[in-house]
Amino acid sequence: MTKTSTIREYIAANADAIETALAQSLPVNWEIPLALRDSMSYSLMAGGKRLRPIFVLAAAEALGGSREAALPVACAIEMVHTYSLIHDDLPAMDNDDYRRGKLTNHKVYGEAMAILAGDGLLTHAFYSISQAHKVHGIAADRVLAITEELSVLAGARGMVGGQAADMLGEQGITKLEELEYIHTHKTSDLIVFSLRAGGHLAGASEEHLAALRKFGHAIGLAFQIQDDILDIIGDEKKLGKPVKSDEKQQKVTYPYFIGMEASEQKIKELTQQGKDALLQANMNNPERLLQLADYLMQRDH
Ligand code: GRG
Repeated sequence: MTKTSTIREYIAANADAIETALAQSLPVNWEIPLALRDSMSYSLMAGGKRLRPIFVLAAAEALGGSREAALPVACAIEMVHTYSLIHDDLPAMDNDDYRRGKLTNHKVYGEAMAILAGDGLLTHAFYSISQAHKVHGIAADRVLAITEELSVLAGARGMVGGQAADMLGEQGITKLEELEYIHTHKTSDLIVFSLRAGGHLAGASEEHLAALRKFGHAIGLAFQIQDDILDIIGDEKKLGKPVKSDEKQQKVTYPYFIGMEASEQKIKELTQQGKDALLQANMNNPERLLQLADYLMQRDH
């Protein structure tokens, strides 16, 4: 990909490479019950923006890491993200019928198989990460750091904790800090993971890793506030899921707390904060990360 391609072209080309790698990620010679294989790949290959894996590739690129070696880690975060969507859509959670423009996993395969597909994807993510060492020769200590961070940021102290706080707090949230806790863990943590994983793959310094954390935290929050706004004013066709779901579930969101205009302003401030953190860290090639931050601020799906 040339350095002069637009950010849209960059996203499209990387999403294609990720799709190809994802399609090959579950070895064909593994003996897996067909319904489970189908159910896992139904959601994994259902589209989606592939933003988190693109962040892995862009962060590795910012610091001179190998793109080939980054691909299995990029696939891993998409597997974790997809499992979280499958489980979030279940009747016991949000009870949604559509995701990524298609019927939700449990609507097609039933609840039990949807739970197992999520379990299978989550577990397979750790296998995929191990391949960065086994196939691509990334040093074992770097792969261990990536594994540890995924366990923390996707687990009880990360995304799962954010989801639990969201469920426990539904309607009862009275402070913006409580909402920020939920957004930080439910949404930003996987973005922080993706960026730092790209950094670890490239052998990033502590200073660079800290900058990637700040950048990810800020743009992750901005991304979630935009998600809340799109749930109010977005186009269902573009989003691939029904809008107004927060209102129906009486969920407390940023626009609910501070209004639309202030939410839009907050997105701009957070994006700038994230970009500043990155610029201060003097990376070799941060352009794509900076462009991605701006692109996300304007997204409509
Ligand atoms: C069930 C453990 C567990 C966690 C669920 C993912 C999630 C946590 C909940 C889904 C609802 C939600 C609004 C989550 C916040 C993160 C978010 C905005 C997810 C959607 O990500 P996109 O827009 O989706 O990147 P695509 O489909 O493009 O990948």
